[in-house]
This record gives sequence, C-alpha cells and structure tokens, in this order.
Amino acid sequence: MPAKYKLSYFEERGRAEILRLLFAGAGQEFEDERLTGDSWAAFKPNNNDICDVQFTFCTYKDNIQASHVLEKTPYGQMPMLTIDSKTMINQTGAIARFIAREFEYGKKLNTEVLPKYFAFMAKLLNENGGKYLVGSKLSLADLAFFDMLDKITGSKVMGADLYKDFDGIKTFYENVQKLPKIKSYLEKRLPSDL
Ligand SMILES: N[C@@H](CCC(=O)N[C@@H](CS)C(=O)NCC(=O)O)C(=O)O
Repeated sequence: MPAKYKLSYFEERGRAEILRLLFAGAGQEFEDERLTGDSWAAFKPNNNDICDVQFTFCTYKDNIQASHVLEKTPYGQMPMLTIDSKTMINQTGAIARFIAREFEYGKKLNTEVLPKYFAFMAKLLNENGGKYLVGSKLSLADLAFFDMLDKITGSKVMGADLYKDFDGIKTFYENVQKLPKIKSYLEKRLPSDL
C-alpha cells in the first residue's frame, strides 16, 4: 500500500514551502496540516519524554506508545513529516532530502530537467563562439555557470553521463578551469562537499 504523508507546519509558507513544493512537483498527495494557537501548543512537547531526541528520524513500533508519542513533535518545532502515522521526521533539510530520495528527484533532474537546460546553455555558448557566454572575456555569467557545473560534475546522483551529448559545455567547463587565475585559485581552495 502506498505510504501516507502528513506535513505539519504553521499557516505560512515559511520553512515548509519547499517540502510542499517537493510533494507537488512529484504529483504526490499529502495531508497539509496547518497548526495555529492551541493546536500548536498541544502538538509542542513541554518536556523531554516524547522520544529519543538524539535522533532526527524516530520510528515507534509500539502502537500504544506511538499513539501517545505521535501527539507531539520530538523537537518541539515544525515542519514535521509523519509517515503512515508511525514515523516522524523533523528538520527541514532532512525532510527535504527524504522526499527528494523517495520521489527520485535526482534522477528526474538528470534525465529531464538538465538536458533541456544544457541544450539552452549550449546554444548560448555556440552563438557566442563557444568560449564565453557573453562578450569576449570572462564574465559573471561564465563563473555562475561554471560554479553550477563544478558542483554537479562527479556527483553520483547526476551520473557519469552528465556531459553526454554536450561536448561544448564540457569544453567550456574545462576551459574555465584552465584560465590561469582561476586555475591557481582552484589549486588552493579548501575541499568541500557542497
Ligand atoms: N532547524 C529546524 C528549525 C525549525 C524551526 O525553527 N521551526 C520554527 C518555525 S520556522 C518553529 O517550529 N517555531 C515554533 C516554536 O519553536 O515553538 C528546521 O530546519 O526545521
């Protein structure tokens, strides 16, 4: 049976909006619970006996405990995602990553969104001679595009075929890497996963 999702947050878009958008973009139904005043006060714990707060991801196997525990949010904050009335996830980033994984956002980005975007960028590059996006020297546009490529090149989610069908974009990426001032910066910069 497909899972049932309940997203709890205040009436605002706030931190929950990216999560609502992720569900909407995946075409996935979810209960969009909006809490205010007393209903939030009842959901927010006033002591630490709710669940093991060391964990962002709490699953309750015991139904009696679950029905008691699921009346409250573990950290006393929202957004909060409840799955099948038995698993609660809090922390916006953790919920977003969970939804993206569940609905294969990485895959769609790679197979559907990126090729369209790359085709557009390849056309721009081509029309401008292939080396820079605008004009005849390095600009903000080039570095913004380079930075995006740099973040996704080598990403496991994007896959090894990232530049398949887009030689011009690969060449652009490598050319910017080789520009002497950029090269010397890249050689010294600190490692980072993001
Ligand atoms: N680190 C948390 C922060 C969550 C947070 O600050 N939630 C606020 C609303 S944006 C909240 O629940 N405030 C009500 C309260 O603390 O009683 C996340 O990223 O989800």
